[in-house]
Order: sequence, then C-alpha cells, then structure tokens
Amino acid sequence: MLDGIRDAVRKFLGGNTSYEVAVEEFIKDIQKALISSDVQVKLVFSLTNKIKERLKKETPPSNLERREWFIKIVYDELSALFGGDKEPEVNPKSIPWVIMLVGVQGTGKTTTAGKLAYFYKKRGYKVALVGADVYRPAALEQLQQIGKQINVPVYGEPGSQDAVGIAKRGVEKFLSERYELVIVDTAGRHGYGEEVKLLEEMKDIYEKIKPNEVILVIDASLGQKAYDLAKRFHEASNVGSIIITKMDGTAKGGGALSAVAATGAPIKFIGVGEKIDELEVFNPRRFVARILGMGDLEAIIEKMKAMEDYEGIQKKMGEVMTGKSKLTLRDMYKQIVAVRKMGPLSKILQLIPGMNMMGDIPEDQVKVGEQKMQRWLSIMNSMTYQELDNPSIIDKQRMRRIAMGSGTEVEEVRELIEHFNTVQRTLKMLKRRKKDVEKLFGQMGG
Ligand SMILES: Nc1nc2c(ncn2[C@@H]2O[C@H](COP(=O)(O)OP(=O)(O)OP(=O)(O)O)[C@@H](O)[C@H]2O)c(=O)[nH]1
Ligand SMILES: [Mg+2]
Repeated sequence: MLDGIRDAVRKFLGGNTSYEVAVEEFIKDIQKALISSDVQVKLVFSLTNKIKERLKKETPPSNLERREWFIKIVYDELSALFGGDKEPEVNPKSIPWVIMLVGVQGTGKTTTAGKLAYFYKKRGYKVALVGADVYRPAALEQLQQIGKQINVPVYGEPGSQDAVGIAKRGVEKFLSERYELVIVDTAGRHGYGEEVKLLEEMKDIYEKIKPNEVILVIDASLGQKAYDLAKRFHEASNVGSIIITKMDGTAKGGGALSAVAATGAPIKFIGVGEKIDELEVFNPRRFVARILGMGDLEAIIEKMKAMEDYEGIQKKMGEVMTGKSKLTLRDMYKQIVAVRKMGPLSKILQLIPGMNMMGDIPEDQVKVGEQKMQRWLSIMNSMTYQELDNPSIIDKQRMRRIAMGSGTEVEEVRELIEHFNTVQRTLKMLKRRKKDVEKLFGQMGG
C-alpha cells in the first residue's frame, strides 16, 4: 500500500496525460492500493465516489494547481473518515468511569489495559484493573504483573471459571473503594464453542457490569476480517470506541477503517509498541498519512511545488557547467528561496533522481542555516541587478553600501560572496566529473 499510493501520487503529479485521464487513473490506483491494504471494497467505492463528486462540484483555489488540489481532496476525504481534524476526547465524561476491553485473542487487550491504566494514572485518575479472562492460561498473572509495574491494583479470582462474576465483583469492589476509573480486561478466546460463546460472554459481562464505555481492541494487521468482527462485537456489547494496536509493526491498518465503519465508533488510541507507555492518542491526519506511507502529505504537496522551482535551478546549473550560461547571485537567490521551502538540502538531494550521485559533496559545504539564509536574502535584495549578475564587481565600497542597505554587517556580505564562490568551485569540480553530470542532467531532462 505504501508504495502503491506513493507511486500513484508521483504518477499523477508528474504524468503527461490529460488531467481527466490522470484523475481516472489515479482514482483506480487508489482503489487498488486501498483494497490491497484490506480496506473494505464498499468503503473504498463510497470514498472515491465522494471524491469524484467534490471534483465535479468544486473549483480549485487559484494558488493551487488542479492536480495538487485533487490530492488534497483525497487526503481530506480519507482523513474525514477517521474524524478529520478532531482529536478524540479521551478523558472520562464522568467519574467513576468503567471501561470494558473486548477483542479477539492476541490483539493486545491485556497489554492495552495496562497502557490505559498507566495513561490515566499519569493524568491523575485513581485507576484499577479487573482481570476477567478465565480461558487464557496465566492471564491473571500477566495482568497482575503489569499492575505491579505501574502500581495499580488488580482484582482477580485465581482458579475461578466465572468470568461474569469476577467482572461484577471486581467493578463493585473498586467502585465502593472510590476508584475513579476501572478497566476490565476480558478473554479473547473461549474454551468451548469459541467465537459464539465468547460473544455471548461479552454480552453477559456487558449487561452485568454496565460499563460506561466498551473499547474494541483490534490489531492493525487484521485486514478485511475487521469489518465483520467489529460488527459482531458491536452487536454483543455496543462498542463505543476503538483502539488499534501494533501500529509499529505494519504499514497497513486498513482494517481500522472497516472497524470504524462497522461500529460508527471513533478510534481513540493507537498502540505503537509493547512497552507500557507506547500508546498514542489517535490523530486522524497523522494516521492517514501513516497508513498511506506518505509522511505529512500537506508538506509533500508543498515540497513538490518547491521541487519544480528547484529543478529549474538545477537546469540552470547544468547550463552553467556546460558553459552555456553563467552562474549569478540571482540564481543563488532563487536557490535559497526554493531550498527554504523544501527543507534540508541533503533530504532534497535524495528526492531528485540521480542526485545521490552527488553524495560525496561535503554536507557542510552546501548547508546554510535558516537564519543565515534569511539574512542573505536581505543582502541580495539590497544589491543592484548588475551586482547580482556579476558579483565579481562587488568591492569593499559596494559591500559597505549593501550591508547598510540590508541592515547587516560587511562581514556577512563578504561571507555570502565567499559562499557563492564555493558553489561556483563545486560546480567546476562536478564539471570535471562530466560523465556523471551528463547522466545526472540527462535523467532530469535538463
Ligand atoms: N509491537 C506491539 N506489540 C503489541 C502491542 N500491543 C500488544 N502487543 C503484543 O501483542 C502480544 C499479545 O498481547 P496481549 O495483550 O497478551 O493480547 P490479548 O488480546 O490480551 O490476548 P488474549 O488474552 O490471548 O486474548 C504481546 O506479545 C504484546 O506484547 C503494540 O502496540 N505493539
Ligand atoms: Mg489477554
């Protein structure tokens, strides 16, 4: 999925087919990528239909290209499915608050019970745990160990087979002791009759303890099965929220989308590791970016735009190296502006095909700090066109004038010019490696 979507975005933004054809193709690519990442087919189509509809109804803002705008719509709609810009409310709506965790075996219920206890304890709540799993060997010991680690009491009845009774007695005990948050861990397997029995038991516990909130715990790698599974748990116990575990181990998580659709419940947390503090409050946009494998999509959109400017500059550099044109401070000005938009130069170089060949240029030779860039831009703004196009005419007197005009020091003006000379030398050095360079600029269409 990661590569699928990323490739689709690249293809879409960089393609030379007509916009209409590209959109059709891009939508198909997205559908394919989502379906292969276990998002339910029905859901994928309702999503893409919505996107198509917006595409017809709306017009892009003037500062965005149509294609970029389209990508933004895709990102928005996908994020909207998960709650959009809202982070979920995770604090209990009232006190006391009883949480019951449900989910199939091995998804991480017990671990998550501990993580939640720790999370809320740190927020100042008086928290307790109840171990109502009587089927998994050593389930109670597992929970007790976690409880001990975070100093939270655990109720359990060793040897008992009465899961419903344990849950009820545990909750009652802690509520009578004025605990504010009671978290009940349940079984993920059942000795006899498996799933049907398990769901019956969940229903039973649910009705006896009347929790304020049932949280469905699902594993990020669950996939297509998530929809039906979530639906069945929802019917048994009225799922109120969802926690996706093991987000650290997979780039998938498409099943999460299906679980949300099946229950109408929001995702509250994601588990990102086995340790007690590896639980994050769910953030829809970050999550979508994560399952899409695109980092921060909005930043990418901006970078892609800056990349075009940058490639224009690179083309110019290519011309400079082949002697077709001369390097000027104007080029460097543009370069600095583009680089500032794009982030660290080393990262940018990796983004441009063929650029890794330049890997042996010392990093600090091309690295310029953010603050310095800002001052250099001011300096260049105080230069005449003549000076920008032909920096060698800048003598001491001109330096003084430029420094005054830009509110900087003569030393800084000198430094800028020295940097310019270094860049020029670097380009000459690259020129000597003509073969590499030709290959490089050939690839970039320069
Ligand atoms: N990497 C990773 N592992 C996790 C995460 N959450 C749980 N695990 C691991 O998943 C395994 C199963 O976790 P449990 O908490 O025992 O799962 P369970 O749902 O209680 O299992 P049953 O009691 O058998 O139903 C353990 O090895 C956990 O350490 C997570 O967010 N990331
Ligand atoms: Mg367990």
